[in-house]
Amino acid sequence: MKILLKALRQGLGRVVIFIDWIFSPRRVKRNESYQTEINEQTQFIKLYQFYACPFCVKARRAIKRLSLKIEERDAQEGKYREELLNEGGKIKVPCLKIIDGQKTTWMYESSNIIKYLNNRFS
Ligand SMILES: N[C@@H](CCC(=O)N[C@@H](CS)C(=O)NCC(=O)O)C(=O)O
Repeated sequence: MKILLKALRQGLGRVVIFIDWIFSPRRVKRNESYQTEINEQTQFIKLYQFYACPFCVKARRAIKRLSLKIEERDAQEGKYREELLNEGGKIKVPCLKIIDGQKTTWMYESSNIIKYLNNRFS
């Protein structure tokens, strides 16, 4: 049952990726110096995600629409999965790692992530 649900979710993920590819969001245009300033800020933000997760597609679309350079880290396996579990607290994607000086926030929930990015970068 669990395997079936996982396969179903992955299948749905592929369909969502295909639809996302067809209806790719338009990137916002900024003047060069403002974009450079934003790029400097987004160096300190990382997205932990799975490629075929529909919630991650939603988050990636917002990132694209806002023209943000945010590193995407595959948390399906390997060191980023370990990092997400050990530092974020659980394996749930998407998760935004926000580094603000000494303080690091691990933000879960796609709707919270999108709200945060819209508030900060719109
Ligand atoms: N309500 C969450 C749902 C996120 C979610 O269910 N993500 C799945 C992947 S699609 C997950 O991380 N599952 C944990 C796992 O597969 O180990 C959101 O909107 O971000």
